[in-house]
Amino acid sequence: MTVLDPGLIQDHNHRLLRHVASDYEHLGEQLARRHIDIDAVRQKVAAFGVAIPSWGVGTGGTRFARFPGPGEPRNVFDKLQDCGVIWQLARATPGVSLHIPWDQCSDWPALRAVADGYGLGFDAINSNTFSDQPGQAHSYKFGSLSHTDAGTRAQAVAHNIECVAIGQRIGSKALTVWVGDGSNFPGQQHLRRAFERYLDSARQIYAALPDDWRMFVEHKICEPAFYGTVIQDWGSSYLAASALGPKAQCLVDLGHHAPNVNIEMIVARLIAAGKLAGFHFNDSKYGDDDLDAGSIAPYRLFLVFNELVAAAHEKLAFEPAYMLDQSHNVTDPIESLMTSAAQVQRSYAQALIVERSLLDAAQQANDALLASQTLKRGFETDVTPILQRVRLDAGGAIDPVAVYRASGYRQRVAKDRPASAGSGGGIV
Ligand code: PSV
Ligand code: MN
Repeated sequence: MTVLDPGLIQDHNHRLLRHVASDYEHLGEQLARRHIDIDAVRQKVAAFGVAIPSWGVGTGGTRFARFPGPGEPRNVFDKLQDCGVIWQLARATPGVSLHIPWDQCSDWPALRAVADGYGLGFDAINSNTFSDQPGQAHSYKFGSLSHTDAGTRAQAVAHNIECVAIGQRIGSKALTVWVGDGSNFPGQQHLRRAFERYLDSARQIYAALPDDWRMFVEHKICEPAFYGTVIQDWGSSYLAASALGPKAQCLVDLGHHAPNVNIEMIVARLIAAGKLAGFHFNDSKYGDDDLDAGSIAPYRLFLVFNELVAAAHEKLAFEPAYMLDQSHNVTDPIESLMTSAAQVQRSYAQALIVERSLLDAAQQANDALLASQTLKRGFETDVTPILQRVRLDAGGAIDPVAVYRASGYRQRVAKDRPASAGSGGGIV
């Protein structure tokens, strides 16, 4: 079942077919000179997928305000439909990552059937113990898994275990745990004990994981706690994941580090340790800005992919989960998500065309300039024709945003989906 008329996609593609064919051929020649087979690269890119966060299809906001867009999804079924559009046009996002209770649903089998209909599956499921829900017995104002109060910790553990049960019903294979726990004042919290309490709670969640599940521990340097968070960096995340066991790994959200932190270095270390869970892609200039992936620092994104491709090239065993995690405050979320998914694919393709043996030789010979040039040649190559061909071959749009705009989808759904309130602040 497709949301948009496939005929519209075909009409648009038809106008661009000739250009894509000649651009692809030209790029193929360039790559052949570097002894790279463009079709082999295309097949790898075609097999790559990055999941959509269900919350990403709604308009985001900041702590100051949220300016809703027209036709925002009203519930998880609407969100799935928007994900169906993204998948149909851009062909890069076969999975959806749910967030509980934001995506609470009274009929999980029905939701799964709808997702199946769009050709979508469910990626990692996310728990939420960073905000209070109506009727909840204990507040998370002062933490959840690491709270000083045992009852609050037990409630947070139970919520995570419930998320696993939901995930099992929809076919997820991982639980992502991000907690807002931390403190706003030096001295507010006993730093060591808070981490120990977190571990104690996390162990109970870990014990409830099915055999074929993984637990993704997501770190974040600050926010909502602005003095210190309990899982503040990859060091704490690694300590936690190591203490928990092999099914626990560290999830890297690109926005969750101090400015200038070398994220690709973290990725390299986690791969080597067998602890890389996967990614939440977004971009930032100052902090957890949640801007569109690759909109600020595309070279950094490429360098992350360079580590992944190098590790795959060296046949290291790892299986990262790829997901976007962005807040779309001023764009149509569908347009941003399609563009970001293509940007992530682009970084992957650029990393795939790095001449690995040349790079290895330059590194071995300590030829810094040649090594840097070799690496950069991948980044500087315009791989657009590969991405266009991948979409075209899969029945998607050569130019997804143009087709989306021409489809009038947003205007159509705006008629059924009433405008949501805009005044209150809120990160998502
Ligand atoms: C926290 O900032 C985070 O990155 C976590 O992944 C949350 O689940 C998500 O954002 C919610 O907005
Ligand atoms: Mn995240």
